[in-house]
Amino acid sequence: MDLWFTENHSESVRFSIRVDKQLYSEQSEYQRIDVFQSMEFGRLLALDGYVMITQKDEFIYHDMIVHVPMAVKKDVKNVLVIGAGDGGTVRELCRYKTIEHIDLVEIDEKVIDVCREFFPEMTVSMDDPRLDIHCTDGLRFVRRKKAEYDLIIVDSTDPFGPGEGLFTREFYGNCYNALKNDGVLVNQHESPFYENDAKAMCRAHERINSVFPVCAVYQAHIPTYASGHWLFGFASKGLHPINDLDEEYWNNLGIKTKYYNTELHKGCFALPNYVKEMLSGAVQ
Ligand code: AG3
Repeated sequence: MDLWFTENHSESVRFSIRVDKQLYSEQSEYQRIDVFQSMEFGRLLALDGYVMITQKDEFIYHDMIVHVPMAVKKDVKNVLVIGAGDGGTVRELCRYKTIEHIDLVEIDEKVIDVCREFFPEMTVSMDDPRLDIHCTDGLRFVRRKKAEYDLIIVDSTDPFGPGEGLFTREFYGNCYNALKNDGVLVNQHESPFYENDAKAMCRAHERINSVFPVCAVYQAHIPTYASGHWLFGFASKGLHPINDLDEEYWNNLGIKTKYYNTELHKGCFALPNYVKEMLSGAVQ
């Protein structure tokens, strides 16, 4: 029997991955959670039918969402991570000795449980003593925080369903207030390629831009996300993503990565013209 996982990348484009079997499926209080075993990508986690991680390409996403800000903002001590119940972002953060405390705010406890069971290599640091896990709404959690964090990482789903609130101006404003003076916000920023993703990307950028004085977008190639071309947002109260990159500092940390390096760091902020135009509001 031929079994395929299929995700709609647009109304008239579908992306399919051949799977051996379905390992898990459940409707949680917030979303549908599925785990499949695939031939090409290893295990795959989908939420509401959208690929969140596969064992083969998750390193790209997690390297880029963590190491880019960590090479700019030195001596990060206190971090807030929103979403990210799969553990990948926390795994990368826990490799930094300077980090003293991480608040992980994941709305859906089930995602954490399922990933602990099916993705042990992702959840290796979920019991790190520096980590506090809060199963609650990130929007609410960040509202009452003032000047506490050096870094906030928004590792959310897409801007519909449980992730919707994490793309609002109110949320970005609260993140601004929750950050210390030289703090950095990084978020998953959707894709510029298909129309609906591109609209979400433009909206997010506009809103972040209206709150933060420094605001840039960077890219990575993530094969299992729509179009394979995925973006991240970097925002800060002053630190510049390239001018304040300290290559020597980061390289001396000796953190071995499979995707990120400081050469790529400088390159990933160089965007194709059509993306630059969309972000500047010239094309919507
Ligand atoms: N976070 C979700 C990224 C967006 C995926 N969207 C999509 N496939 N349409 C991934 C969680 C990894 N920690």
